[in-house]
Amino acid sequence: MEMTFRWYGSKADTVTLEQIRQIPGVTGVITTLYDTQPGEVWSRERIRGMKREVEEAGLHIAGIESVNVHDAIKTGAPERDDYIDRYIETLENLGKEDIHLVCYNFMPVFDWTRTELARRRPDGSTVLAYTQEAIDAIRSEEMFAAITADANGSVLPGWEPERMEHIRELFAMYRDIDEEKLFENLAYFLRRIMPVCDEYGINMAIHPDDPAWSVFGLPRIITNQENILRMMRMVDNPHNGVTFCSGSYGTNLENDLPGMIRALKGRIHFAHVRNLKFHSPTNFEESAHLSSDGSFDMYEIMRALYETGFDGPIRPDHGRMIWGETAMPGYGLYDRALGAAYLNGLWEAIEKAARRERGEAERS
Ligand SMILES: [Mn+2]
Repeated sequence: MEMTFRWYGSKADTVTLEQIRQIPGVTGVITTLYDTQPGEVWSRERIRGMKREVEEAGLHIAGIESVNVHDAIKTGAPERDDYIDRYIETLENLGKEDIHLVCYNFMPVFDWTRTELARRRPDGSTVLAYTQEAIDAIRSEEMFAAITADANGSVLPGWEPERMEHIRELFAMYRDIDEEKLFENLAYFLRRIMPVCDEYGINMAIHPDDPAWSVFGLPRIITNQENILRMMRMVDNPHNGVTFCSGSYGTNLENDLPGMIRALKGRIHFAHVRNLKFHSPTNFEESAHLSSDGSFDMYEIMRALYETGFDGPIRPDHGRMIWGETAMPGYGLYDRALGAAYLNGLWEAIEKAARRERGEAERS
């Protein structure tokens, strides 16, 4: 695996490349052209500029998160082919610039959903949190105001104001879309983009829906092992793979995270590893990465990645806000850097123990 760090670009991120470069073991960034809209073609010049900036800081681009998919594609609207053509053009340009990993999601209307962006924990840190009760009590139109009021002035990925101005229209677009239809539209999109992925060796890594169930009556399909295996069977190509996000699949306590990693062996192209602390199955908050701070066994998650031969980029995910930092919720420097160091420590221990075991087996 390669340890990486998400970076939104020098205009949008409070964290600098110089800071990322100093986190032990982090060699790559996962980045995006944050000011582009879904459906906009990424030019080679802009991709090259982004690459140059990262490389001049002593890092490299390990992948893109995300190239967003336009709602016309997700809903199967008549103009979807035009938007898929543009998506293919962006993929081609990324491939020509030697970028081979693209994370994306297929979530209707809302990207990840949290009901609190700064829940205070006993140690004084603040974290993103979710309760189903809060979602059930709010109308979907009010969700945007609730989320942005709390965002430290940053624009959250998936919650861009331009998008949310049209929230009623967006809901109307999805009125007739159920899970089956969404699956069909995803398969259509994947079938059309696979040839360019084959040509340029681009791994597509779908990000799970977060939380991993339906919100506001919208269909959600990338939620569990059964559905993700179905999606891979529908378009059976090694470039059609997944982003294994422990914090997203983990929102549903019925998802056995290490078991899923083993079931998806070979098709996990990218990993987001973070921990959640549950107070009830529908009330959780994002904790520190450490196993004992949350509800997941992070050792078992990392061991499953190691034992299935995972060799893609991995990144710490949302961190707590600590030490007085002001940043985009979930995307400060300090706690994610602690997360990266911790995950690197787990990996080193797992790797050395496995090597020792193999060595002993050879000697005996
Ligand atoms: Mn994630």
